[in-house]
Amino acid sequence: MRLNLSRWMLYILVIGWSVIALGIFSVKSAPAMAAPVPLSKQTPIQVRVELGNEQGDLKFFPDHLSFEAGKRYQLVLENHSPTKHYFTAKDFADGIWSQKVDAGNVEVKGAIHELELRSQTHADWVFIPARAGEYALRCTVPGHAEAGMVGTINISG
Ligand SMILES: [Cu+2]
Repeated sequence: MRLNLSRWMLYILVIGWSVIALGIFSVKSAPAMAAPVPLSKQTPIQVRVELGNEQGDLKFFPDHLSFEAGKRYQLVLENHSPTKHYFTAKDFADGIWSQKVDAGNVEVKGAIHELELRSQTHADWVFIPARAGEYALRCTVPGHAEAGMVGTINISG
């Protein structure tokens, strides 16, 4: 009985040391990795769009935008025209992760679906596209889309 007990103690010791040794070995063999910069803090890719122009043309410049899913963008919207315009792309807005909109001294966080830009204003929309697809863009001021103020936005996967 006494012999059996000491044998068990020996087993436990051997198993215990093996576990500890394995632990040290696996820690040492793990490759050293630099902490990756989170996507939400990566330097955004800047894309500029003008809503109308000084001459009052009812168009987006450019009227086709392309984004890649999983990258961080700063969409700079500018209105140098004499009237207000909308940047309306609701399905596109559903397919992205909106981080914030910077407009003047105000920063709006969270989901955004539509932006209204008064004459001579600008706004920065920071987001990460998620869902690939082809989305419609339009200005919802009455008559503007009909006059050609429409566009397309592509998200590639
Ligand atoms: Cu418009």
